[in-house]
Amino acid sequence: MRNRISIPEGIYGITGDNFSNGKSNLECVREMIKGGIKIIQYRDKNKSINEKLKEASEIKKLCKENNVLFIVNDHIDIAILVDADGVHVGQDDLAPKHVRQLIGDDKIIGLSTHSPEQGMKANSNPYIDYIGVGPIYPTTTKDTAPVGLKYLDFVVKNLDIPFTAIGGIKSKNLKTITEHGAKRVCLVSEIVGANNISNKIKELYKILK
Ligand code: TZP
Ligand code: MG
Repeated sequence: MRNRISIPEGIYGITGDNFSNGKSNLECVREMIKGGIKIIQYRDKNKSINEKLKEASEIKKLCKENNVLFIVNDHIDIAILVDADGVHVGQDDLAPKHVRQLIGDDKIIGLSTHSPEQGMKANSNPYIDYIGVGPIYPTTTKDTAPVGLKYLDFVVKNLDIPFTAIGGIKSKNLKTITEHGAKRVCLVSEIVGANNISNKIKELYKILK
């Protein structure tokens, strides 16, 4: 049987140029890498698929040069075309089993989960490497109702699949998230919306350690 590929602990970076005050996704990723982030997800809900492909391929190159893992959200086709390290899918996307058929055993698959039922199902699914757990707090970055710290506590207590906590996480509540047991965290608007992204990340890492 295939062993799960582990993803780095710490901050998991995600693009979001609708919150970045005019900075491009590429510029944001450059600063995220400068701040010390070791895994980046390309996520864009607005551009055309060909624009996304171009941007993903530029970001992949930058990640590769800096030894940073590169994950594509939603688009398995783009992930394959740019030879990304993995794909992140949601509950309504192609099932992980079929994503795995397309991308092979050596790539990472992440799945968003929003409830104990979804978490338990993912935990016993051999095709998935890690799960997203959230939104913990209210967020304007994704149109899903917050699940609260209760679901995070459930995951920490009951599941052994690696996970990233996500949704409404900011400098001010990051400590709470880590105290509840999360070793990997995603902050989208808090990072890409910062005036100085790499300084923001350094500040976040101080809270994490
Ligand atoms: N999945 C669950 S919440 C979320 C995603 C992609 C968005 C998180 O964004 P923010 O700005 O950190 O709340
Ligand atoms: Mg998705």
